[in-house]
Amino acid sequence: MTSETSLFPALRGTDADRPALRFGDRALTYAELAARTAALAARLAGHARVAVWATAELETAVAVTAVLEAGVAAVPLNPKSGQKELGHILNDSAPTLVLAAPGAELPPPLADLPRLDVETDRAVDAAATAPAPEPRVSAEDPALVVYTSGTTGPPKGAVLPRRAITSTLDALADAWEWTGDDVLVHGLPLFHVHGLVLGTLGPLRRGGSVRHLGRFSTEGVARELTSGATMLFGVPTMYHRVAGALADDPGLVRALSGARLLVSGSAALPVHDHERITAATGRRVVERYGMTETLMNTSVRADGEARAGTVGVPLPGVELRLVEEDGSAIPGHDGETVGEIQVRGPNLFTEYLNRPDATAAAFTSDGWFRTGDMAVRESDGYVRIVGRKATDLIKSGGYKIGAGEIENALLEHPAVREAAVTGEPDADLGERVVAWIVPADPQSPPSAAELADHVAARLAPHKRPRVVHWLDVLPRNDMGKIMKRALRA
Ligand code: MCA
Ligand code: AMP
Repeated sequence: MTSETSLFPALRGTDADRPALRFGDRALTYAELAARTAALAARLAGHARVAVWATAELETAVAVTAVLEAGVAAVPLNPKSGQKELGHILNDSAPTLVLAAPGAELPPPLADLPRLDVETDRAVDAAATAPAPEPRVSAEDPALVVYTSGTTGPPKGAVLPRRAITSTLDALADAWEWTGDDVLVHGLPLFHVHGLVLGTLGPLRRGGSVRHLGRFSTEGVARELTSGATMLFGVPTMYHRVAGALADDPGLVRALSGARLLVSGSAALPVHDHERITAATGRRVVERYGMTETLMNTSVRADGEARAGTVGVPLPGVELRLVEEDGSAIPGHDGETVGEIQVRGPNLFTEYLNRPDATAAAFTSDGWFRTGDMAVRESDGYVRIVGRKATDLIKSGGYKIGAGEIENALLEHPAVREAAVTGEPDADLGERVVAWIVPADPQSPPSAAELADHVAARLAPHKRPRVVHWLDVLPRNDMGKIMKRALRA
């Protein structure tokens, strides 16, 4: 076992009064966070994998930090997960404990698990509490299991080792000149890579701080960026809302103008939104490109040119190539030949939990991960994403959603005979989920709201169809396969 040190050197640093976390009016310094996490980590001995009820609250940040300090793996759970999705994740990941904020009400499938309350409000004598002992772990040991949707079937658990987290965060520090002096603001959910790894573990690894808005708002962004925050992270939907608010909000213009770095990711930021933000504030939004399985692959560098429509260059340590349909790598950077992005590097996950078939299919025989994203490379190496291979994946609000899992959920509704799901462009969300339904009884089709509630309750609210079309029959080819192109037409 190669021994590895803490992911968070600042927990054992000398600058104990530095602010670490702030959620609303609740905050912890590094000394307070070290004391909290030491107490929790001590209670995690003997566990291999634990669940975290990942509300957008201080407790989630403390819980995940403590789990990593203990050398254990965390499975962050979307607190809005519906029954079916939560049941699947718990069955698949088999956590032996759940960490949650005191008083948080956990739904039935979690009630059977032992629970550890994450106490953050009771006073501790931080000065008198030693930090947790350095975790005895290897860099290859799992740190997080993050569930991510595929085109069909239930979400898969991407197992992220500790070295994926350290390598991605340190590569971003290099690209963004990200230091302990930075104060990050965001309102991202804490059960996905963007808000959890980049937005929470990132500042803590740098010894800087994060202010979480609880819920994204342009007012919150303006307030924090004018009171000490230096960086903003968001998905394109958030920047779209910022861009829309700038015209009537001089305070927001001032706030963005003064930020050190504005970073967008999880989906493409439309050029129009880039342009509106730059026109109003003089600032360019930097895009980075990542995936749950790979963490971050490319970014525009802080000292590089932020060119709208591109995601910059490969991060230090990341190998990236574009590959033709026949598997051959595209030589050179001609700015026009489209190929699939494949990546290799220490930032990659190790496997999909309990899914050796899916893991094997995700890699080429020589160890490159197939992202499914299609791109070209400009002459200076900048990557421009132009689409993705799978039409059955929908990116809505920065969330990846598989058409198949929604179709399966819809088919479980008694009033639905047949169902197909597609994505269509949406100015705010990037794409929105559209359901095409053949009702069991044409005289009384289920309402759009009923189907949305059904999907929200079984899977998650962000997976609910935003538009429903009712049809007499779904267009199918000779093989009986639904022709989604014909639906969209
Ligand atoms: C609405 N709601 C419902 C229903 N309808 N709840 C139950 N049943 C219903 N029928 C609730 C929702 O839960 C939500 O609550 C509120 O009403 C509004 O819903 P919605 O319209 O979906 O939310 P929104 O305001 O449109 O959200 C936009 C958003 C959100 C804030 C941008 O999409 C978001 O947070 N996106 C971030 C996704 C992300 O982090 N992705 C990164 C993946 P409430 O508001 O309380 O929730 S990682 C990744 O992609 C890679 C690694 C990368 O590169 O980063
Ligand atoms: P997820 O599986 O939720 O981690 O989503 C990963 C996917 O988000 C990638 O495969 C891309 O399709 C997309 N993505 C992430 N960042 C960007 C970006 N800056 N531009 C375009 N697409 C992105």
